[in-house]
Order: sequence, then structure tokens, then C-alpha cells
Amino acid sequence: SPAPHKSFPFRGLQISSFANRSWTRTDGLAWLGELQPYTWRNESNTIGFLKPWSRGTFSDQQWEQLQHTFLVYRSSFTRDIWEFVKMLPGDYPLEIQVSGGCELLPRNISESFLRAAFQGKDVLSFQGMSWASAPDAPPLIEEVIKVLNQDQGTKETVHWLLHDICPELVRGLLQTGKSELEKQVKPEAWLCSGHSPGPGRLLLVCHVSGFYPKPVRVMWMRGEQEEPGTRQGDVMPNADSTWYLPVTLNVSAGEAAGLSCRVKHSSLGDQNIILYWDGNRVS
Ligand code: ELG
Repeated sequence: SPAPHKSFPFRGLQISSFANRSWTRTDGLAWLGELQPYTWRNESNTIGFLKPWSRGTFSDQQWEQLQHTFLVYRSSFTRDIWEFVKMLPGDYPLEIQVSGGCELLPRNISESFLRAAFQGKDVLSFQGMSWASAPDAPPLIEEVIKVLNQDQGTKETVHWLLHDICPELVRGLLQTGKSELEKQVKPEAWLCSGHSPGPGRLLLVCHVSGFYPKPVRVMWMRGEQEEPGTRQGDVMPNADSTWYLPVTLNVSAGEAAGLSCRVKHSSLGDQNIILYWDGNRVS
């Protein structure tokens, strides 16, 4: 059977803060799956490469062209917003978040998106060849859209970035970053009892740590049956770029014997980790 399709969505994020009529900053960053190849601080005129493979397969000349495009965009965007503010009700501070990116799908297809949020709420997106307002956007956004849609040159540039540049960049990054993207690190797991939830009750904790990539499945089991009360905690980062996840089960002390914790992770293949709760343990 064919290998399961691993997906590495590429997402560029822009965070623009307008504190008042003169103070503003725009920061950018980009992710490929759970790795961050790019950063772009407001103080810098160049996109920062955070990985040895961030250049992908683009030439220096292609990167210079992209760099220039984004530099022009950043200053034009800031100027645009100062103009739009005059049309919109409300006052500073303003927060605008733009996110865009693409994902390669099987059969050489790619999917792209670009959308923006104003004060934390979606307001617009780029659809096909033009700008469109989000479903519940305030009516005045329509005025902004009208202005944006009059600029044919910008619409062509956005379309080029989303549908030509983005998938080509990702195709290159998947090659140059292959070993880091496909890295697999096995989890360790151990059992503990947590703070007792009440008289006669135990909180069993299955700690799973050190795994990469992030997707993991951990469940408390009785025989082959999953325990319905299993509660996944939050996946937290370790300092060595692996992940940690605690999974708990609240049971009466008498029912703890015979329970086990099962861990499934891509690094383990079919070898699940299974740890049995020792009903005779003291704590
Ligand atoms: N155009 C200069 O997004 C997210 C990546 C977008 C890249 C766009 C790059 C094109 C660009 O920089 C600006 O346009 C002039 O020069 C061009 C050649 O360099 C062309 O000749 C063009 O025809 C000409 O007009 C242009 O000023 C553009 O408006 C910059 C910003 C466009 C933009 N706006 C935006 C606004 C995006 C998200 C959200 C919002 C508003 C949110 C609502 C706030 C109230």
C-alpha cells in the first residue's frame, strides 16, 4: 500500500500593530509543518533564515526579487492602513493579522489561501483573483475591499505569490529540509499517580515525553477497551524540540488494577508502548 501522505502546510503570518497615529510595527514569520524556517522582524529589512535549508531551491536572484516584493509590500501596507483608518469608525490601537500559505496535495495539486483579521476578527480574504469580505465583516470593510480590488497590479502579485511562488518554495523546502522534516524521535512513557481527586479515588497519570513529530495517540485501556474517562492534557514543548503530553484517568482506588496506558506514535511503527498499572504500588 502507498505510504500515508504526510502533509507539511506552509503558513506565513503577519502581525501589524498600530498603537497610535505614528507608532506602528509589522512582524512576520513562517512555518512549514511544525518547523519555522523564516522570521521577519520590524527592525530588519531582510527576511531572516532560521534553518540551514531555508533558501530551498530558489536562486539568490529569486530571493532578492521576493525580498524586494515584501519590502515594498510592508511599507505600502502600513501607508494603506493609515489611509483606511480614516474611513473606519473606532480608534487606535489597531491590530491586523494576515495569514497566507499553501499546501501541496497528492497528484501535483496545491491549495492556497490568504486572509486577514482586524481586531482579532476575520474581515477579508483573497479568493481566486480578487479580495472578498468575510461572512460577518463590518459593512465598512466593503469600502476597503472596493479600494483593494481596483489595484489590478497588486491582485496579480498576490495571485503569483499564492499560486506560483508558494508551491514552488514548498517543493524546494521539502527537498532541502527533508531530513529535519522527516525526523522521528521515539517517546518514553511512565506512570504516576497524581493528586487524589477525592476520598477513595486515584488520578492515574501516563506521562509521554520526548517524541517528534507532534501527532501522538495515548489512551488508558482496560484490556482491549479504551477507558472513556481518559483525559488528554496539553501537548507541551520540551527544550530539545521534542514534545511532552500527560494523559490522566480518574478512577476509584479499587478499579485501578488491570489498567494500562497505550502509546501510538509514528516513530514506533506498530510497536505500541504499553505500561501496566501496578495495583500494589504505594503511591
Ligand atoms: N502592492 C504597491 O495586502 C500579503 C502579500 C501581499 C503582497 C502584495 C504585493 C503588492 C504590493 O506591494 C502595493 O502597489 C503598487 O505597486 C505595485 C508594484 O510594486 C503594482 O504596480 C501595483 O499595481 C501598484 O498599486 C499596494 O500599495 C498594496 O495596496 C499594498 C497592500 C495590499 C494588501 N492590503 C491588505 C489590507 C491586506 C490585508 C488586509 C488589509 C486591510 C485590513 C482591514 C483594515 C481595516
